Amino acid sequence: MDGAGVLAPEGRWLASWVAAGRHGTMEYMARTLDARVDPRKLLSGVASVIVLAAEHTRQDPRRGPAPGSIARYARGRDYHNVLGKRARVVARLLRSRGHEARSTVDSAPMFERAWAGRSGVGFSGKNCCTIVPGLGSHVLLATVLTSARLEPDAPIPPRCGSCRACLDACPTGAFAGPFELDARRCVSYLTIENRGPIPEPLREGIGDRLFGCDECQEACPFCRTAPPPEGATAPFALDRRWVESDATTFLRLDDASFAELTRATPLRRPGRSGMARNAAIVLGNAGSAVHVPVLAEAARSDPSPVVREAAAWALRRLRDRLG
Ligand code: B12
Ligand code: SF4
Ligand code: SF4
Repeated sequence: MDGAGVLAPEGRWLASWVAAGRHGTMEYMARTLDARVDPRKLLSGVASVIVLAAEHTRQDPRRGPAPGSIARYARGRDYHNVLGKRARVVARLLRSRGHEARSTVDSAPMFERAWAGRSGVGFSGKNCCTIVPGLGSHVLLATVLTSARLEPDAPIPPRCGSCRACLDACPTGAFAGPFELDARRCVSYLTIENRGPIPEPLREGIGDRLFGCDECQEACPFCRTAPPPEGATAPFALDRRWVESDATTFLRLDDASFAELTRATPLRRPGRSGMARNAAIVLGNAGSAVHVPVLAEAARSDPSPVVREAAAWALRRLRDRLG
């Protein structure tokens, strides 16, 4: 789309979101507000912004009732790498034709969903996600800024109508209203971005989720399309290392084995202690006496105080539930 100019209404929305503190501890959102709404800060001669959307897997693991689910986008290779490569191909093509070009996949401060909306790639649902007609919101985004003046596509008008299924489906009540997410209550934030303890009142809502959350997308009628054939989303296909792991695995890992298990996947982001903290909460919620020994060991000797506290909480929760 013709991108010369700033994201004015979207920028005001973003600024008010940050001013309300809804970004929690994601300080980078506050620090980079200017660049997020003005792409000239990233490429001074920008005339157009190209948005790429790639569908990720919707495959489920076949592994029985072991506790610990992982958000769909994170079940295979890291999208920053996969989409980064694809976006760089587009940028190189533009440069080979004499234009300036810079690609980003959440690797620079771009307001990606806002550009997806402006470019007609999709529209923002009440769950905040970019919904691509025919695919739903199980897509990841990348952008290419360029000095090339391209013919813009028209934005797609919002299509949610009176539906509010996503808002009602959220396990932690993270929506302050339609289109308005308070990240501080979102399972995705709590399990991936947040480095400290997860607030106690929200732990039950974490349920079985070890990393991220898909509930507000699962509830969405636009996501009830046929899943793509496995080959089409190949880089995001289920990673064997993850399929063979569950919450107990993540509670037992040391730093080196965590690095090996999560190499080139998004699961690296919370770090070993973040994933072990999440695992303890998942096991507390699972309600099985089988997990008492692994939790007791973590409560006693995990090097991280955040993990020890989460494991102690899980043991208390199991005791209350099992007697
Ligand atoms: C910070 C962040 C998070 C935070 C905050 C999420 C949020 N809703 O803001 C947390 C950690 C919670 C998170 C969670 C997730 N994230 Co995230 N995240 C980001 C990041 C880095 C910035 C998002 C941002 O700018 N937030 C600020 C708020 C204000 O933005 P927003 O609510 O999305 O704004 C839109 C709507 O609310 C709407 N809107 C609402 N009111 C109004 C009013 C006006 C006037 C206007 C104009 C617009 C408007 O328009 C906005 C633009 O579309 C982007 C990458 C990037 N660089 O952009 C990825 C990104 C948005 N995340 C992504 C994904 C996949 C997820 C998860 C699905 C992961 C998961 N399964 O666990 C969840 C979804 C949660 C949800 N329902 O939003 C994808 C989005 C894919 C998609 N189809 O939308 C992105 C684009 C990464 C990528 N490159 O693919 N994420
Ligand atoms: S990702 Fe999960 S916790 Fe976050 S808003 Fe959606 S349903 Fe709620
Ligand atoms: S569940 Fe309904 S309200 Fe929410 S994004 Fe989908 S269509 Fe919109």
